[in-house]
Amino acid sequence: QTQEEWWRGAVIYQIYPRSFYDANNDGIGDLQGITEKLDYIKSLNVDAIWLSPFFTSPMKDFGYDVSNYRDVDPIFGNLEDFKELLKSAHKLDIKVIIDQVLSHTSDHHPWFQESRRNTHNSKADWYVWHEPRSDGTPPNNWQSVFGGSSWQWDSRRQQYYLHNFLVSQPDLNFHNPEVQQQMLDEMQFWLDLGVDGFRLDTVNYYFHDEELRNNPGLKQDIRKLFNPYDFQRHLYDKNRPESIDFAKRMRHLVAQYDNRMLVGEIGDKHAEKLMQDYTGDGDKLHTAYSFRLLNKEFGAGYFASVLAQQESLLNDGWPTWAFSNHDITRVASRWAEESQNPKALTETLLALLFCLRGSVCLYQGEELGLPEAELEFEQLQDPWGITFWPEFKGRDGCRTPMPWQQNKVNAGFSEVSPWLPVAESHYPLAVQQQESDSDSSLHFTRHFLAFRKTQQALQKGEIKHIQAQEHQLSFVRLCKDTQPLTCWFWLSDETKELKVPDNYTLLRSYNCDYNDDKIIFHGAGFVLLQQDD
Ligand code: TEU
Ligand code: CA
Repeated sequence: QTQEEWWRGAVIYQIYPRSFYDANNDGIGDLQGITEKLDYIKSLNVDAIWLSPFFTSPMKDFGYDVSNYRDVDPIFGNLEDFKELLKSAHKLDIKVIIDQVLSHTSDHHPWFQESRRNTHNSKADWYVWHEPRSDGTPPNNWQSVFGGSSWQWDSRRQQYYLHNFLVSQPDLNFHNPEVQQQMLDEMQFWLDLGVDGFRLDTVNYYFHDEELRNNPGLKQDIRKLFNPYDFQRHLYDKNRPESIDFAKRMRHLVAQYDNRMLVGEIGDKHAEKLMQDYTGDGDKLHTAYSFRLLNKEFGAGYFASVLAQQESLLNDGWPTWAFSNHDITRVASRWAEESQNPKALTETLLALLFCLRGSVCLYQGEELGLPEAELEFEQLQDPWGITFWPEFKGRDGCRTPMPWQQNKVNAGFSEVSPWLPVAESHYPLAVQQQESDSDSSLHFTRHFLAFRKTQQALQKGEIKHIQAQEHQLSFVRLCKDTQPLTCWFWLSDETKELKVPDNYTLLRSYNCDYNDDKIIFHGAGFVLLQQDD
């Protein structure tokens, strides 16, 4: 594996710092806590970590509202702690990717404080300001992802400003060249410190439609839609050509350093074309991920159609896949809740994730097979969930603290009451518990990822012959110098018999019996078959 292309096919472990490990016992996870757990992370056989934001922030959106891009929020530690984490990770040959939330800042950011003073200050045009319509209402019908109009009236400046997310997350005006340069400078700060890459938050939201055209097809009663974006053709954050130009500028910047990478988050219903636009031709982002397999839809047929679409549209672009993250119901609950054997299905899905063509994000706790935590309304922290409860319960259920030890208070995450409670259902699934059980999801993950490192086709190969029939999904991974690898998944509780053709060798199997040329599945499971010469 060439150093330059380490990201291609890499497994990236996503850490939500607030909830990983609390080293100083104040109830909130921190950078030192991550450093202390690096040996555990290394033991998973992942290649990199992606840290959700740890920058200075009033934490209205738990760090996705940045008020200083170049410092660590005191809740997480300080810059020295980050350098220590980086050094320790590199010693273990773990790459470090950090989140960059460039599309918007916090309203506490000095740039916004300056910008809102009046219409003629040095930062006056750094955000998206506009006059009201003649009747005083917002400039157009755009909706915030988190609900309500995406325009907020500012009584001081006597204008509206744009916010795609919370009111406290004003949208930066990327059409202003000064803003573009500033954001590149912010990134450079971290490149100079030695980070290996950036996860670019909402990379397709940077540029808005300067004509401020209304969204067509907006449903009348938007108030009940917890994700209005699904119902709009959002003219202002689609694939604007300016975005692609700026992606090139970011690539140009990171290319001045050795072996750095960019992975973009593309939030759009029809993401495949955008993913190609953003990652093709080798002069923009290295890779990008969409929400296509982060939603509720499930089944062999659906998976096959997503994979096939991606294959046909993503020519030379490179996808990254995730089944879970800090915004979405954990996969064990989202897709495996109704299964009679959720553990088998969850582990089968982990194997599927690791067999897809692309890089992979594994969200903290996914290796333990954690289900979504159930929370009461009173316990909620996420403003999105608080707004739309109970139709939408928000994102706290996937953000509760990691369980480390079953028999300790707060499952060993912290000695004091954490910012979100550890789920009751997570105690028996704690790391220490799973370490001592050779049949655990933790060991499954670890072993599969070790095996994956030996399979060039799984890491970098092509994907061909994508097929679905009933509950079975199969495809072939192949690359130049190795034998084609057939990956065959059974995604149902039912028993299933599979006949193996003569010229195949069984490389790996799960939840099945094998005799002669017959494989019998006892429920969800998989086999990996190598074609002989
Ligand atoms: O999430 C982006 C996000 O919420 C959208 O992409 C949305 O899910 C999509 O449009 C659905 O159609 C990122 C972060 O991951 C999240 O935690 C932040 O709250 C958000 O940006 C704002 O910074
Ligand atoms: Ca702490």
